[in-house]
Amino acid sequence: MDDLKKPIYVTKPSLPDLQDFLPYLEQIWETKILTNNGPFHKQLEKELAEFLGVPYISLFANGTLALVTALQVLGISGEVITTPYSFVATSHSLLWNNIKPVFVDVEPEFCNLDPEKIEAAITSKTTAIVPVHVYGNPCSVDRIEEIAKKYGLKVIYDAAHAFGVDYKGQSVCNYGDISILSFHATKVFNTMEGGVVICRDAETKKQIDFLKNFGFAGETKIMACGINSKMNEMQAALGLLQLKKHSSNIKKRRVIDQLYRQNLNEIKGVSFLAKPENTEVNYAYFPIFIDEKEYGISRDMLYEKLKEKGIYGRRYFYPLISEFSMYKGYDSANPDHLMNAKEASQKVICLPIYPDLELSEVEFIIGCIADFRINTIE
Ligand code: T4K
Repeated sequence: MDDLKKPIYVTKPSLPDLQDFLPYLEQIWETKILTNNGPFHKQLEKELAEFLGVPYISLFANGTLALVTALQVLGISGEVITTPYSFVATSHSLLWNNIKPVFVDVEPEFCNLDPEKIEAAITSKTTAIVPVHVYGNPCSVDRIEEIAKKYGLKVIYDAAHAFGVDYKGQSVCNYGDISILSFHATKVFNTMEGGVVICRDAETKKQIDFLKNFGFAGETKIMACGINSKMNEMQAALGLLQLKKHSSNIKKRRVIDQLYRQNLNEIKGVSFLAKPENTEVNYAYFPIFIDEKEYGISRDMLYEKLKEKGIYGRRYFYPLISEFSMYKGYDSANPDHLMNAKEASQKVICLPIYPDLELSEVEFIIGCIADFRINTIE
């Protein structure tokens, strides 16, 4: 097999044509409105709410600050049940709010928080659940809602991966009290950096908008210790253009996803997640899981061998959040209670998937994974 001419990374951000962006920049330069709820910011909030089919959206500088503020606006405190199988920002946002994370294991099918293990972790201090729609696949939202109702808990979804994902005919972000999205460069929809909080009512949006602007509720009044997490006009303008390309990007991702599924299916020791039912997915990631016994070499060895070939997958999510030094002291970080998360974390590699990835490159990646397998057990 020939070597690649250029490396392939886990993702490559999609951008609009530069020519199309210039008129937006000209307007910014002319009006000198750079930030603080300018015209592009207002327009993007409106267009995104329509596009996603959600009631209220507040734009943010990034997904992490969106999550920090979502917890703040709902007054979440004490203990919060969450997943160890996520990007560290999920738990960091709890610590920023002086909240204790309580880790609960994931289910093996989609690596999302296991609803059947939530109740055992609820104490008198529990105020909320923060599940993650990992890789964009919806959590068991109905079951989580049932549990939250029973115990009077809030649900804040970290939907950082789930832009444009619909579940049972509506945005997955319509479930729970609040959802957040990330528009980071590596995400399905990017504004270079960025994010949103999606909430249910106008009053909560108003409070969120105060909190992301230092807590100012008018020129001379502060309602709380807010932070500066506003999205600027350049990012918002980019978002408006990105929205036009989104559907065609998803189509390109779907073709890549299909090619991986059809071919990796044939390779022993390699498995991948099923397509979730009743869901319009966004093909944000393509995680594979390596069974060392069947595949013949370990996940880490495959990861290194792929790199030698110029293929830079990522082990999202290894290590688990609960394994980082700042988290591993919590009782709930005990790995004996997080067996499914641990197993997924030790087996996973996210393969490259992005709209500009050529199908010949996908075939090359598949070919390498097939070639590296060692026939030790037949
Ligand atoms: N919750 C969840 C569940 C999340 O996954 C995240 C973020 C958040 C919350 C927080 O949202 P933000 O505050 O980030 O909006 C990346 C991202 O930095 C992070 O946004 C993301 N999750 C996480 C899963 O992945 P890295 O350190 O793996 O990214 P990096 O820089 O190594 O990029 C991966 C590859 O992408 C590079 O090898 C090349 C390519 N790339 C990357 C960037 C940044 C480009 O081609 N261009 C670029 O500009 O964390």
